[in-house]
Amino acid sequence: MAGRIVVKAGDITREEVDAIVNAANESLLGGGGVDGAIHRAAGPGLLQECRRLGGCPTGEARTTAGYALPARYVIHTVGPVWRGGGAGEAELLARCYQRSLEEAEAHGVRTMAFPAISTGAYGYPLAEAAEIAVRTVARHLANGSPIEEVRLVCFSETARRIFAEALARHCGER
Ligand code: AR6
Repeated sequence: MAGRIVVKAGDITREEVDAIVNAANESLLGGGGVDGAIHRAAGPGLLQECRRLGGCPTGEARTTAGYALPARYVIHTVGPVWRGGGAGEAELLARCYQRSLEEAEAHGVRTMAFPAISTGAYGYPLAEAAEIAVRTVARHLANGSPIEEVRLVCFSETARRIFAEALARHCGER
């Protein structure tokens, strides 16, 4: 049976899963938003390990330990900056989800949580981002992944509603 997708509101740093995904930037040296929250909650070991990675291109993903987080791993991915939709943003955002799922599998992850990548400082419209998140994760799980549960963790009730609607639409289309 394919793994399940759960949409919820909350702070991703509190999620008790094997891996949480970080919406990082290409430097992987921390920042604001969810990236800042993850580094604060994980403690200084995370930044030390990130320094050794030497950055990450947009659309790619890199894995570190979770340090003081409940999650064993942090998968750092770099979403696209929204430039109006004509600059390959949709493909790059889908690639972030896909590559993060692949990294998770390579580390034996069974449960994981994603934030709404690119929808904060990078300006990606929530509804479009939610469609891409749901479609990419659902396709991957349907293709025989060992991942049992993927949580899409939204930081506001508005974002949670938009992601839940995207998931309901996707389930209705199957
Ligand atoms: N838990 C879950 N979601 C959160 C949390 C949290 N603790 N905090 C914020 N969000 P953003 P981006 C949501 O800006 O758009 C950073 O400085 C937030 O409401 O964190 O990919 C990086 O270093 C939004 O829906 O990431 C990069 O420079 C979503 O997480 C840049 O921002 C993503 O917002 C990346 O921008």
